[in-house]
Amino acid sequence: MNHLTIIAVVGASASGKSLFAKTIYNELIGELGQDSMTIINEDSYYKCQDHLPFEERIKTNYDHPSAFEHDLLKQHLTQLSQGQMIHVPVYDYKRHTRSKEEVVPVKPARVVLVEGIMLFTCPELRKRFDINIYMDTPLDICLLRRIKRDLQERGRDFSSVHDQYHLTVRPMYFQYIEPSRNYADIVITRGGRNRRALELIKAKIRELVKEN
Ligand code: UZR
Ligand code: MG
Repeated sequence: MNHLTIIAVVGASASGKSLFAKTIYNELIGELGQDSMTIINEDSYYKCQDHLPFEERIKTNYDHPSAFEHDLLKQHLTQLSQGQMIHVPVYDYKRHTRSKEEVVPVKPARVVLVEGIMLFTCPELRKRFDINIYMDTPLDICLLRRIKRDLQERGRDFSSVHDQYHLTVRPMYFQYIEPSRNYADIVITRGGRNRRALELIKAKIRELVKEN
């Protein structure tokens, strides 16, 4: 098995990380084949909170490194690098905990795109990454997208998005996410649809996969 290349994509909530990773994946997978690439979302590794009642779960600071089970993510990256299949947990945003039965099987691939808000805060994870990307999208754009997404996809109402934004999302962005921009090798402006940036990363992935 060839060395696994891990490309990490970090940025504010709703900065376009998932879109950037998904676009690259969708545009390359047909050309390079199913075993070439895979995507892992840090969100899938939000800790299981089944032991807490719902009223407590909504008080958790989800914009903090401790909200994630980074140890499991590290273990999974190790397994992928050893050519093993992993079972990624599924997170339920409406219930604020892991969904009970579901896991998603993920096969090893030559290139792994891993995306999430707190990936660069963990030194042991940083050591594993080969290319660090930071999505530097203006916060007002992120906020607009976040309101739309959380209302449409994550079962929230405006007042809950509003309160969370003031309580954790914004302050934790300044405390943890923005400083982690310093770990980036590549900073991407204008969000997940930045065509030139997409093509540059796609070209790099093609090169890595074809090296095989
Ligand atoms: P992305 N999040 C929730 O709102 N509820 C949860 O149960 C788990 C996570 C939010 C989290 C963070 N914050 O800003 C966002 N809050 O998911 C990260 N508050 O996901 O990078 O896709 O926006
Ligand atoms: Mg996302």
